[in-house]
This record gives sequence, structure tokens and C-alpha cells, in this order.
Amino acid sequence: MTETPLKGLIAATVTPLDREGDVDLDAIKPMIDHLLKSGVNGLYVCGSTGEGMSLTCEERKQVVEASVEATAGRVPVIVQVGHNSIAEASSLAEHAANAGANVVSATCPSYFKVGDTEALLNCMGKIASAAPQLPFYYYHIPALTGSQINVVDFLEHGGSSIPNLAGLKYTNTLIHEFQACQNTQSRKFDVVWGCDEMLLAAFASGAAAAIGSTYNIAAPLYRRIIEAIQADDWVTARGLQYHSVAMVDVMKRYAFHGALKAIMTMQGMPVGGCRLPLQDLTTEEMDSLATGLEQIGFFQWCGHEAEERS
Ligand code: MN9
Repeated sequence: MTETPLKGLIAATVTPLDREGDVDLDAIKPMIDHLLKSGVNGLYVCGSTGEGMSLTCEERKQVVEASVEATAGRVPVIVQVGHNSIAEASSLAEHAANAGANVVSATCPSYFKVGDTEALLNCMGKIASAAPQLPFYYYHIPALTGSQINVVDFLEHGGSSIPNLAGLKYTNTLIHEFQACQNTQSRKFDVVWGCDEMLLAAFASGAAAAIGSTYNIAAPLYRRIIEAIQADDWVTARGLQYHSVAMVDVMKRYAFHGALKAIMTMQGMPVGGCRLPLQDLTTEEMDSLATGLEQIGFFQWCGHEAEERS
């Protein structure tokens, strides 16, 4: 199943780790079952949220295989294969296709910065051609890659030079640029939004899908936002979106990934801690995170069953 354009809420899945810090493959299926029950429409595996860059290539392949198997075709699985070595990224793309993934996505290299559109086209063209049968989405996340890229220019040229280029995961906050990406001359691209706390603004400017970390913990809230937009009920949509803003504000008081994994564990998805260089929360921080979330009413409106908290 290869469903593009992508639709709805796509959870950027975390990579569960055990007490020793090894990848906990057995925790993937229960996590995915829980996410699908909460209403997510797709999974984005080994991205920033999944700490893909901190895993070995062998671990990335195991996570992809376990995720595809656990999903069993219920929703599209998008695999993030970005790597500083284009050869490794290409081999991960080929592996993802053979493992049964539906879509391949990649960041650009980030140690040496990508300087211009042509360099980016060359990098992405090579990776996309390693899985030519699958749609390819460039993962635009300049805050983490540090590359100053004209993303609209990339799409205009990529339309002719990368046959399977289907779109972008746009993780930036420039709504006008996001809209320009949706209105390219070369071809119509599927431009997927990547900043959860601005989902309402993105959908107002034409988004139909979003990939993000907090869809792991509050998909039902975001579904209500999308329903309110569809019903032209902007007052309700704004109120619900503000819950997301408040949630992200509380999470950002702590190491963000550690906080996300701690919340998932509270919600009945035991996913362990993070890989270095990311930090886990201390027990005191977990307690104060839970208190902070309670104060904003998170456990009432996130939409996950309260009794699942441990
Ligand atoms: O790409 C995520 N961005 C990063 C998606 O990891 C930098 C988002 O889902 C954010 O975690 C979220 C909270 O700021 O919007």
C-alpha cells in the first residue's frame, strides 16, 4: 500500500529502549497498537523523534522491520533514512523498500552543510533513486541540519530531476514558505506540516497532513482540531490548538524527548529513556512534569484513557 498524498495525523514514533539502553524491539508492536487505537493515520519511523541519527544502521533496519511488521498495512509507514554518508542513507532507503515500507524520507547531511539547491538535489536524488518504486519526501528541518536551503527552489528543480520526489516534511515555522511549497510550478507536491503547536495555522493555509512527536500523546485532541476546522468552527479550533501550545510549553521545560517518552510511559506505552546526547528526566523532573501537565488539564483533554496511566 502506497498512499500519497499523506492524510491526517502521522506520529513520528519514538524508538523504545530497554534499561540497558538497547533498542527494545518487543515494545514496538504494543506501542503501535496503542497509537493506532488513539487515531493516528500513519507512522514516521527513525526521524528526529525516533532518534534515528543516534542509532546504528543495523538498529535502524531492525526498528523499520519491526514497525512494518507490527503495522501490518493498517496505515502507511514512512522511513527516515537521512545520514551524513549518502551511501549509508541510500542503503537504508533500499532496505526500507525491501522491508515493505510505503514511503522513504531523508534529511540532508548536517556535519558538512549543504550549500545550495544543486548540492541538495544531488544528495536527495541519489537517496531517492535507491528506492525508485517508493514516493520520496525530503525532510526539511533547518534548525537541526543547519543548512540554509531555498526549499521552494529545491521543489521547482526536483520536479524534473527526481522522478519519485513526492513532497516534503516541512519542519519550520514559516507559513508563507509552506504555502509557496504547495504552489510550485514544476509539479504539485505533497507538503506535510511538522510543527505540531501550529497545526491550525498550517491547515488554514492548505495542509492536509502533519507529522509530529506530540501525535504520540494527544492524537484525539488534534483530531478534534481538524474536525472543528472542517466544521468551520474556528473558535473551537483555536481553543483546542491552545491546549497543544500549553502542552508543548510544559514539555519544553525539560529535555523534550525525555519528557515525551516519560508521558508515553504514563499513558501505558513503556518506551524507556533516550540515547546520548539526549538526556532522560530525573524522577523529580518526571513528577514535576506530571504536575505541570495536570495543572493545564492535559490528562482530561489529551484523549488517552486515564486508567492507562501508571
Ligand atoms: O518534526 C518535531 N520537530 C522536531 C517534528 O523534532 C524538531 C515536532 O513534532 C516537534 O517536536 C513539536 C514540538 O515542538 O512540534
